[in-house]
Amino acid sequence: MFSFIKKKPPEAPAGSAESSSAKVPEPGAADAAAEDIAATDAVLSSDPLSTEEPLPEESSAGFFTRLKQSLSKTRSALTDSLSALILGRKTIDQDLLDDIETQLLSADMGLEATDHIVTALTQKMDRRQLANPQALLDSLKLELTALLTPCDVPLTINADKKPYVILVVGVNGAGKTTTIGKLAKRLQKEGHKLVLAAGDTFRAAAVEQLKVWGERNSVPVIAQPTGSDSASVIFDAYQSAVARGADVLIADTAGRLHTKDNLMQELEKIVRVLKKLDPALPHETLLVLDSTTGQNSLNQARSFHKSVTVTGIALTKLDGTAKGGMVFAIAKELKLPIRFIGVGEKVDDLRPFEARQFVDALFSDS
Ligand SMILES: Nc1nc2c(ncn2[C@@H]2O[C@H](COP(=O)(O)OP(=O)(O)OP(=O)(O)O)[C@@H](O)[C@H]2O)c(=O)[nH]1
Ligand SMILES: [Mg+2]
Repeated sequence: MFSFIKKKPPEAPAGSAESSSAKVPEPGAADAAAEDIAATDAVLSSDPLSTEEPLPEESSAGFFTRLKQSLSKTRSALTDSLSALILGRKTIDQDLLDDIETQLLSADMGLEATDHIVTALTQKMDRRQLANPQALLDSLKLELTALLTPCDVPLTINADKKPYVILVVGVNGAGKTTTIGKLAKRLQKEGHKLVLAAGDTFRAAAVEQLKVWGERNSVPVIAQPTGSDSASVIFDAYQSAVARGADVLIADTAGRLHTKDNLMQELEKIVRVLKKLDPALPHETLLVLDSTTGQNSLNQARSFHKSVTVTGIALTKLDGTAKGGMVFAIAKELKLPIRFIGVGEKVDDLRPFEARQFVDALFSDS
């Protein structure tokens, strides 16, 4: 067991979250970074799993079974009823396609994606390419997979961009901090050296929450007191990541409502400050979307994309929701890479998104 060494608090907060000009640390920031290194060395040399049992490696077959289980509500809302509907018919006609349309819409698939799928099926029906209900079902599966395939673009850490900076954004409670914890573990397992930035300076508990994750993963967390300027924390963390020779910096941010202009401007400020360091920063702006919010997440995505140019999506809480159909709506309407899906609260419950695997898990009988 180790005792977590508290970082010496800075003399004064770096500025209020409301301040309009970013407090860009002066060259002396390197000293602060060195101090951070000293403060967290104890953490780094401690037993990495002292706060958590080691996770057994899961086979891909094991994960597929769990993915199926975690999608059980979406399966019953979307695919089970679709299969029953289609296989229960003797003839393939317009009525059946209308029923499929209703089913897709009620499973949160959204207008555009539903329209796309139904149009494709209608064309196949008109060309007499659907010999029987099973052929229709197979065809539906193929269309659904094709819809998701453009979003099947995994996050790759480019070693030439060191540290690779991932800025994590999203509305309150979407799962940002949890996703960072899971991602940190995943990237660490892949051999990357990480630093986390506690950029959510709004809530008192937020920094602690990230520190717990950092502690579990033996990853240094760069933080300042609650109320500090988020852009400044992330700037500091970048300096620290450079000083440590880290491969990846993941920055947390406060949850914010996408409709609140002042909060979105604050996020834009974080990006501006990072771009002063290097115009290519952040390398990834990961938007975390809670799949239980259904269609509203499309509006969230549009607003965040407009403000900070989202480059990837992490879709959380696919377990326990019947609204998994929104994955298709996101794919069709946003055309952004879906980097990860979250299927539970445990550290191993974040997985790279794979279009075919996702559709197979939705339709698999066994
Ligand atoms: N079931 C399930 N719960 C999840 C998943 N991802 C996150 N959660 C839970 O969602 C809740 C909120 O997660 P946080 O990571 O704190 O969300 P956040 O976006 O950082 O929240 P704020 O910082 O308040 O904006 C926590 O209880 C998480 O355990 C998931 O994939 N599945
Ligand atoms: Mg958080």
